[in-house]
Amino acid sequence: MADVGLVGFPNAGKSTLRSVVTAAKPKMADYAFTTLVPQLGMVEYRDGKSFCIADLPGIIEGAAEGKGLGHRFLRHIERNSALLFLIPADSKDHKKEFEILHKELEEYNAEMLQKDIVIAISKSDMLDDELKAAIAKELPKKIPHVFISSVMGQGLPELKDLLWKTLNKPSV
Ligand SMILES: Nc1nc2c(ncn2[C@@H]2O[C@H](COP(=O)(O)OP(=O)(O)O)[C@@H](O)[C@H]2O)c(=O)[nH]1
Ligand SMILES: [Mg+2]
Repeated sequence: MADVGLVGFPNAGKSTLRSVVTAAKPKMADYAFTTLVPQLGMVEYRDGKSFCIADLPGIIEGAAEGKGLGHRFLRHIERNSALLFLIPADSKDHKKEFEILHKELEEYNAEMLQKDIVIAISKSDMLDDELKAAIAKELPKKIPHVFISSVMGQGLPELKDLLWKTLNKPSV
């Protein structure tokens, strides 16, 4: 089972991230709904250490009420030890988008929120430092975040460090 599950609305950049951080490149063009089943990939971290990442079917609004792909999606993430929420840079409201995703999970199964959560602001090549600072201020203080760009290769080492640290932190 994957260590890290990607959580985000369609177009958040999940498939692109998976393809740039994992060795196995997807063979097919990634058109809508190719990710109906989890696409797993191994992230080679460093010194022979690796972890698994799963690109899951895109969450949709109302998923927890059993509409559309919701339940199929949610069943998959129950098995991941950490969740990486992907919020795209061009979201209208980053905080709200995070809250909607978080609420979907909570309504489905509150126990899922005991998993460790990390936020990545994807497509950050669209942001300047000022915008990044404004977004960072809005995000929940208790949840670690990184700005990444899969296309420009920005923030990916930081993201891997953060995920590795999260997966390996001593349990209390
Ligand atoms: N500018 C920019 N666009 C990106 C980046 N990552 C993904 N995209 C674009 O965002 C769109 C959706 O990406 P995709 O990975 O398919 O999203 P998914 O639906 O969450 O799997 C595609 O057109 C990507 O080319 C990025 O780092 N920067
Ligand atoms: Mg995808």
